Order: sequence, then C-alpha cells, then structure tokens
Amino acid sequence: MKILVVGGAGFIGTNFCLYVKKNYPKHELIVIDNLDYSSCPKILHDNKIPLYVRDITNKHCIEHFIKNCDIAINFAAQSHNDNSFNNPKIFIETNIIGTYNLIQLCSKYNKKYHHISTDEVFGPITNSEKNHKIFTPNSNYNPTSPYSATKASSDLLVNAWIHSYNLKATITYCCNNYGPYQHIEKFIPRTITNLLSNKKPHLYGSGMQSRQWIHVLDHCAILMKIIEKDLTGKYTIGYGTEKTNIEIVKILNHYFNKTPDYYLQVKDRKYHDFSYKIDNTYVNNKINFTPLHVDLEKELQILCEWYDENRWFWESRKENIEANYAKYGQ
Ligand code: TDX
Repeated sequence: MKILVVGGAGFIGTNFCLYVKKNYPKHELIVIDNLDYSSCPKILHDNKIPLYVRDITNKHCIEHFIKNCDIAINFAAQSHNDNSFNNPKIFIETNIIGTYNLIQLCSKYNKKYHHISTDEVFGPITNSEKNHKIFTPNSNYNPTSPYSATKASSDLLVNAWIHSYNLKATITYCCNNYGPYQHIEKFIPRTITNLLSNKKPHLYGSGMQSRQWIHVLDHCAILMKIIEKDLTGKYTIGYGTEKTNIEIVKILNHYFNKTPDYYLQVKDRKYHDFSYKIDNTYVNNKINFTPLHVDLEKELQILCEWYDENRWFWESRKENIEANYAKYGQ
C-alpha cells in the first residue's frame, strides 16, 4: 500500500512514519509537509523516508500526490491552542481549507482518506460532570478555542464529503499524545526542557485541569490497525492515563530532584478546558489492541532522558519559544 502521510514531519506524523517503517515495511511511505516552525525534516531524511515540501492550502501542488497514493492520512494541522488565541487565521487556512483540498482530491481520485481529529472538538468536561460524562464518536461537538473550532469544522467537512461525494474516510479523535519529537511549546516537553535548562515549570492557573495521556506510538499502532482493516467510520481513542497538570509537574520535578512545589504559577489560558474523557468501546469492538506504553511514570522518565540526549532537537528553539510565551504572561 502507498501511504501518503500529510504533515509527516510533525510530531505525530514523524512517529507514525517511524512506526510504519519498522512494523509494516511492506508499505510505501511518502510524506508531504510544509515544514513550518514545528516540523523536523531531519528524522525523515535520516530514515530515508521521501519528503516533499508542499502546503495543503495549495490544492494544485498536492494533486499529483493524492492521485498516486492508496490512502492519505492527514496529520497536518496548526495544533497549539495557545497560538490559536493570538493568530486564528492560519488555523482556519491550514485546518479547514487544507482539509477541504485534501478531501476534494480524494473524492476526485477515489482515494481513501483518514482524518486525525482530537478529543477537544467535544469541548470540556467540567469537574461536576467528571464521573458520568464520556465522549464517544456520537457525542455533540462543543469546541471552545479557535484551534478546536477549526478541527471541528474540518471534521464536519469530512463527514459531509462522506455523504455527498462518497468519500471513503475514517476519523479518529485521540486524547493528548506524548513522546519523542514533540515540539517544546507543548506542556510535557516544555516542562521537561525547562527543567533541563534549570528553569521552573510553568503551570497555567490552578493546575487542576486534567488530560488523558497516551504514548504517541500506541496511537500510531491503533491508526495502522484501522488502516490495515480497511475500516470506515469514526473512532474515539482514549487509552491514555488521566493526570492533572499539577500531577504531571510533580512527577517530572521528582525525576529532576526538585521539590514538588518547584513551579511558577502563570497566567491561565484565555479559556481553559477543564478535562476530557474519551471512550474506547467503538475502537475496541473493531480492533484487537493492547497498549504497550501503559506505565506513564516510567515512560515520562524515558522521555526526560530522550530530551536530555537529543538537545539538537530543541535547544536552539527554546529561547524564542519562551520569549513568545513571556509576551502573554505565560
Ligand atoms: O506551559 C504550560 N503549562 C500548562 O499548565 C503549557 C504549555 C500547558 N499547560 C496546560 C494547558 C493544558 O491544560 O497543560 C495542558 C496541556 O497543554 P498542551 O500541551 O498545550 O495541550 P492541550 O491544550 O491539552 O492540547 C493538546 O491535546 C489535544 C494538543 O496540543 C492538541 O493539538 C490536541 O488536539
């Protein structure tokens, strides 16, 4: 199978390529990516995975790639909530127009399309709802940030193209991913690289918000099972371990021999979703899957070592990222 990995030089896309190359060597991988600030082409080059610099907002320059693949899997997105509050337009362009271009072309050439969505499209679960609310593929959409609104919009386009144009597509909604090659603007790598730089972690607001954390390679393994089984439909993926943000900071502080309260409480997000909870039943009924990376504390320790050993990946970016956060009091 010829798999077109759209946005394959970003965090999840890179891990997906490495996972497929190692575990499904019979498949051919081709990556298109616009190589924006969060991409890292080096890993693809080192692993001899073909990469073409293309932007999905330009339909003509991606047409050839869709025409010549068996399936396109779309990881390409502006994905950082904090950035979306300050510069929403680029989220609309990449996440909505980009998806529109991809599904138009997949319908035209009768190619299968997989859309990477997110738990955030369902909106927050509040503290009082925590024990009884859980998201399934049939849950209502209620996005609260410009980022999640653009992801929700793109999901709706995919859904409409399935009905209106017979697009053969799948959508997955996964919980928060962690693992190697994640850009250091995100919470876990930002916290680890702060600690590696002798700076305190920055905690937004109370730190009582929680996320379900899944290792990126478990997410990639599920995606490949969905692709291999040639499934259609929508699947929520929530095999992650739930932790509050303050719990994550305390775990990481412990590895760095810091006291649990070694953090800076900074300005909260403009709107900060309290938590999400994702159901696995639908995906479990279709695939046989046991996650491999279930011990979050052990995996976080391995990840700290990875960021320590791979300073080439982040050290030169760190100052700019932190200067940008400082502009907004975070
Ligand atoms: O320095 C920080 N301090 C902090 O307390 C940062 C960067 C974040 N946070 C908090 C905000 C969130 O509650 O940590 C939590 C996680 O933040 P992010 O890493 O920015 O992730 P989140 O907003 O939960 O969104 C992530 O999961 C869903 C991804 O970034 C999205 O792309 C994905 O769709």
